[in-house]
Amino acid sequence: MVTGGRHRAGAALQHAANSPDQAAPGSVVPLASEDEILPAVRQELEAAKFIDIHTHLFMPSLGSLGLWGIDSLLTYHYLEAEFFRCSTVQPGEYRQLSTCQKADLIWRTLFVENTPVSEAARGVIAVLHAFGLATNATDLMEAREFFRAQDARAHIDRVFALAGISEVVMTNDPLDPEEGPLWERGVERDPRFHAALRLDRILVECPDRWNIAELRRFLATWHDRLRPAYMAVSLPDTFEFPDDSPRGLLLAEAVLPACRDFEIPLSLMIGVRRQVNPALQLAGDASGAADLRALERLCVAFPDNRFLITILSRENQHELCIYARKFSNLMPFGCWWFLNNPSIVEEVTTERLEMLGTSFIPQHSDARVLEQLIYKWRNTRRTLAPVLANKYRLLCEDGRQVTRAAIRRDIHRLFRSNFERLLPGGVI
Ligand code: HDL
Ligand code: ZN
Repeated sequence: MVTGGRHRAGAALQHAANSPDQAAPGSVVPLASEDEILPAVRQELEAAKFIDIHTHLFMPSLGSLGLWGIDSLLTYHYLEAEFFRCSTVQPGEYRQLSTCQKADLIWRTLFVENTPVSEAARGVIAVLHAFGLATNATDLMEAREFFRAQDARAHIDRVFALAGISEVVMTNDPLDPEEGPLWERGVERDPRFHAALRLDRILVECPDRWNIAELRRFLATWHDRLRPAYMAVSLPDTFEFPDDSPRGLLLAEAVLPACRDFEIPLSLMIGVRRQVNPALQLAGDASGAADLRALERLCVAFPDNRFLITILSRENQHELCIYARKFSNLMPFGCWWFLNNPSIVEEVTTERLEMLGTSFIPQHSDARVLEQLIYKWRNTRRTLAPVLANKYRLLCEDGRQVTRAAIRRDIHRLFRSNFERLLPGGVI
């Protein structure tokens, strides 16, 4: 008598065979109980290599643009903002210090005189611990010596392995006075670092200095040079579309047609209130709820374009899920910047699973310093495992058992193929 179980296993076997990763033996056996599911989800998340679709990291040939090591980790603008809340040192005085002096000050203030319980501070502890370094030292001597002794390329290999990622997407700004000339001279590419053509200086800072034809030529030149996975721009909470401002016209008449012609997505990162406290420089930005009807109009007006969308305000997240249900050319991604905290990642990812299934990209790191990849992706796995496992538990309760092969396929979709499918030829 063929039992239902064997039939189910057979069907699952066929299904698993179509999954991106050939089903490993034993992976098609349904996981029946809750206490089997969570460990399986954790193990599959741990084993999977993710694509980190938005970072501020740079490939080795871009030299000093790439930040790594303890002094860069500690002078991360997230920690600078937290430092000024705990110190009498004023931003003006702080800016006069060397990077080492800033790092010493932040270490003493946030890590010695106070307990590093914030996400960004705990992240530094996680990085030190990952390399077997002391996490309660009163100074940075050991850490500096360790990072100084690392070979840059081998260190990248090690960090990517520890973070469980196979590749990252950079943020490349042709108009950056330091970065632009390097690309113009020609730089060695590294297959682990994909380019993204960032347009803030044009679309946000000085759109009135460009006309449509000039921008089309500029985009063609830099698409050819960078071969970007996508084009990107961060936009204020006041962003509207359509609007007859220079930015609105350049977006509609130059950027979106170019993305369509090159068959690459446009990443819109909406909701930034730039420099609400200029004295804090990079740490001086804030967040504001946006009117997402702009997204609705963009998706309707440009049905052949693909939009990678991340929104900065927590208040906009549920609405973003609704728009993603209306427009299949809208791909929500990440819990961006001020949202990248477990309490919010859990809430946002839960509502995305409830409304979008696995048709979204849960996270990117936004890493600015190489070793941040380690803690940012560790935190993502730690937060998402119970969120995902709970959906599988509910599925079991409602009548469908889940297999490791299905979990592996879902994680592959969430952290790789949902992004790859947006790219030319469906591969990064
Ligand atoms: O505009 C962006 O890409 C943002 O991510 C900013 O770089 C921001 O300063 C940041 O680092 N967020 O994590
Ligand atoms: Zn960013």
